[in-house]
Amino acid sequence: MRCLLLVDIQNGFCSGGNLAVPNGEEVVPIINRLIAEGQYDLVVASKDWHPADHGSFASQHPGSKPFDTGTLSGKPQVLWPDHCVQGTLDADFHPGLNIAGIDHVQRKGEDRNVDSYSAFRDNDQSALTGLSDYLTRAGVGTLDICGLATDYCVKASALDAKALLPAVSVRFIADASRGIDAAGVEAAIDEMKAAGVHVIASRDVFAKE
Ligand code: VGL
Ligand code: ZN
Repeated sequence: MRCLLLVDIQNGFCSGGNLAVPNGEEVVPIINRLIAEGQYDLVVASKDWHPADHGSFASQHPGSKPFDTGTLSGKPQVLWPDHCVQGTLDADFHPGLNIAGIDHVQRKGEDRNVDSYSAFRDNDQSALTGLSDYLTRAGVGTLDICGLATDYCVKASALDAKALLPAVSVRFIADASRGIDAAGVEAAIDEMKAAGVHVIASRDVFAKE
């Protein structure tokens, strides 16, 4: 059974959002086509879902500004602009996304004391979100991952998929993803490849049919 995991296709990571990824919204039509024509058995979407006082926000660290490196619970942490606050427009899915095509939404980043780039567990690797059990119960054999941002939440989700679901074939759909920083994207792709994640393009999904 094949599953498509859409990472953080939210207003906050698209143009005009609080933590806009350059050209983030360009993935939306590609993803809609994947949903419609990719013959997936299951479509799951993660949502970055922070309380207003989340500790990853620079606003919670007096004297710091967004994109500084600070600390959170004693560990180095990139300090972000306030983004994807629960219940705000910034946290909504991009309005162009085919939301009716999504079977399951996985929220993450709700604990103010730890960030959670991965849709599977927090950055401390202590608390699981429940997504790995959900996918195991569903019998997923192939997991295709794409979305925003390649160098943070997409990479972390792909690496955790390999770590937590060793029997699952994990593929990163490059053209259906965008990153925050070009050098970071290259490094992320190398890291994913080294962990056994296959790097593909959306045309590879369609080509088989
Ligand atoms: C993300 C930084 C902070 C992401 C989320 O979705 O890649 N990046 N929160
Ligand atoms: Zn976040």
